[in-house]
Amino acid sequence: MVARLFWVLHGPNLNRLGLREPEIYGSTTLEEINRRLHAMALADGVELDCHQHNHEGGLVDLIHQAAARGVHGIVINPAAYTHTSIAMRDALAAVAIPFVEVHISNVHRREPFRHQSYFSDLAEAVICGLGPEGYEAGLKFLIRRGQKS
Ligand code: CA2
Repeated sequence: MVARLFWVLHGPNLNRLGLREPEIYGSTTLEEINRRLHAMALADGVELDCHQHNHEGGLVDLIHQAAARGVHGIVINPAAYTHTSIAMRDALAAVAIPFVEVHISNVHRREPFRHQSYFSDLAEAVICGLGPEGYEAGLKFLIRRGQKS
């Protein structure tokens, strides 16, 4: 049997994780987050690809590619595009791949402009404020969810 494929998409500036603003985003690097997620995927017998892009159009292209690859679920941190990107919202709606929206920080404790998301009402679940563990919780949820159906 072919293993189910999941994707993790990281939005703009998240390639700088662990290098700046550790008081908000912690000291774990993106590489370390992806390494933990790959270990979880291996243990759970699923395939995983992690992508990071700094540009809105590049992220839209990746969402389209996910559909073409037959991805079963996406864990996405759209970063600042959370609060601005109708293009990414439309792409996720169009491909209809179940996704979990993850934020490292608790956006609701922060500036009012971070309280608005263009993704949350389409998401299977929204996780914020758990730090890097939010990605693991999101991936675990999507893997288990697929096993039930
Ligand atoms: O809390 C999150 O995960 C956010 O999605 C992170 C975004 C922010 O715009 C959202 O409101 C909440 C920002 C990511 C920027 O990442 C950096 C990492 C290291 C240094 C500087 C920025």
